[in-house]
Amino acid sequence: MRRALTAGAAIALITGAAMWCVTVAGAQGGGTIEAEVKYNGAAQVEKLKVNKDTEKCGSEAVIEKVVVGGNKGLANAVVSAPGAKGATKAKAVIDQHGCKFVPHVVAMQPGEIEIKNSDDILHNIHTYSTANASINKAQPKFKKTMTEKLEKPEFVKVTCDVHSWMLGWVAVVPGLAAVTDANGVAKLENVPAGKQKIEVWHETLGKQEREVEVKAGQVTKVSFEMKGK
Ligand SMILES: [Cu+2]
Repeated sequence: MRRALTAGAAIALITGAAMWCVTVAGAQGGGTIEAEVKYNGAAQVEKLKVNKDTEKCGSEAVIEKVVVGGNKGLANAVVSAPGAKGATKAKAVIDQHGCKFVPHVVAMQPGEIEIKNSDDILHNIHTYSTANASINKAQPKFKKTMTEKLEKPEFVKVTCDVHSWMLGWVAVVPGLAAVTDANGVAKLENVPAGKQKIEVWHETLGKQEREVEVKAGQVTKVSFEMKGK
């Protein structure tokens, strides 16, 4: 994408200022997508007794498989516009804190992710994926940060072999993406105008997609209702 833009800019400079203006206007003329994801079913939260590293992990692990907030909003769903190549965002970060992956779901463009260990105990990053190579690395307490590559679009499951209950997800998505908040809402900014495919993915409830028309400078609302499996 960067190469294409550079080539475009070079051509614009050669052929004149008029085309340059068109190129810049096109890059900035995006709209906003506000997605609302709902789920009519019950929340699914599992609780487990913990008897290891309890000073850091606490005595109970809460595994949030389906988190439903106010107005049936579904949290932790990834909303993406795979065809919308936006500006590269800051590097994705996932932390191991209180023997949980925080956030539970992180969305990133293909590239690097920073994996933190702020617990001061041994963790072990173990990912399950098919398109990307699996990561299986100990992260001792002195290793506060590791950087890993996830370069292929995929929903990658993250676990820890030291603490069997630890579960997280990294959504590697080629375009713009965001994770729904406690109310089931996610916003995508600077989405190129025109038809865009919007996808929703949830670790337990699967995928849905829909096409929307994005208008420059406007907010396009789209709502999804996930079905139970
Ligand atoms: Cu761990």
